[in-house]
Amino acid sequence: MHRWTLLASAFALLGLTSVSATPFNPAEFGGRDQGYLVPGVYFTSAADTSAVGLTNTCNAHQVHWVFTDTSGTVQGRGSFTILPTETRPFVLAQALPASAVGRFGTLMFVSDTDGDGKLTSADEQCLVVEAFHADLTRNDAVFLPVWPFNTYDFPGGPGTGINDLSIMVPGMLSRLSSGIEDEPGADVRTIYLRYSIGGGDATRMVVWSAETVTQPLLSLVSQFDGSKAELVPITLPGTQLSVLDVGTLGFPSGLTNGLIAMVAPDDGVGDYADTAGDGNGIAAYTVIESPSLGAAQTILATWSR
Ligand SMILES: [Ca+2]
Ligand SMILES: [Ca+2]
Ligand SMILES: [Ca+2]
Repeated sequence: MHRWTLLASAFALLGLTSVSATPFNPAEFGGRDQGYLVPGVYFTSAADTSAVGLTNTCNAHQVHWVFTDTSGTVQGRGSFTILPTETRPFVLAQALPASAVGRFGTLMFVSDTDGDGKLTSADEQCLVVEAFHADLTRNDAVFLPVWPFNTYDFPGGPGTGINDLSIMVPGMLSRLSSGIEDEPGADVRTIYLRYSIGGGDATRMVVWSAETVTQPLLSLVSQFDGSKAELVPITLPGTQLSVLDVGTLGFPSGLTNGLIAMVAPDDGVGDYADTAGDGNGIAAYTVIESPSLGAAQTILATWSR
């Protein structure tokens, strides 16, 4: 009830039809950091695949990568040398085995600039990363957001990262400070996700959480014209990455185009167990496919307190 009181208060302040909240873009564009997460990537063929561009702003060094699916299982990993000023394409369909076809997952990249096989505070922030999903059959490409991280996001805080990059997995992250954070203790935020499921539209909702969320998250789903708003519990089924087809979430009739206002998972009410006592971090966005427009678009989540 406490959380719903807060959510109701937030909506009372914002007004149901103007839930623009405080626009805040938790993803990163053109920044540099030690590592990057790209959640919600997949491929079905060489002509329908997610792809990443990595640009090196430092000296030549090894970049380690791993792809885990929604259950947290490693479907592929490796490393490559990136040269100074090189922009290197990383195409999922070329990097993963055929057994990973159709699996949504998270790509994780880490720079090892001092070559010790570890991520520590001694590794420079060298990578600039962008991502997209290309569907050559439809002649369409969809922007995919990326989230940077560094040693601050691992248990032990700054200076302590990954002891062995050859076995790294996104599950080692205990927070995501570039995402929507939940601080330890009392701290409640609301995540706003755009959706459209009427008129043949489909919406894919991608939520990555550093901590595994164990409780359904009640959400206020509203129609843009203000005609309807109802509370709907949404379960995040993945260990970290959850990819949901919004059309299957059982929204009441009349909710076809609008906003999902989800109370962010909170350690204070037991939505997750807080690894390392450093709170949580969420990366979230939706991809809306509109056959009537022949296009898909990515919309980043925003949040408010
Ligand atoms: Ca290193
Ligand atoms: Ca944590
Ligand atoms: Ca909290």
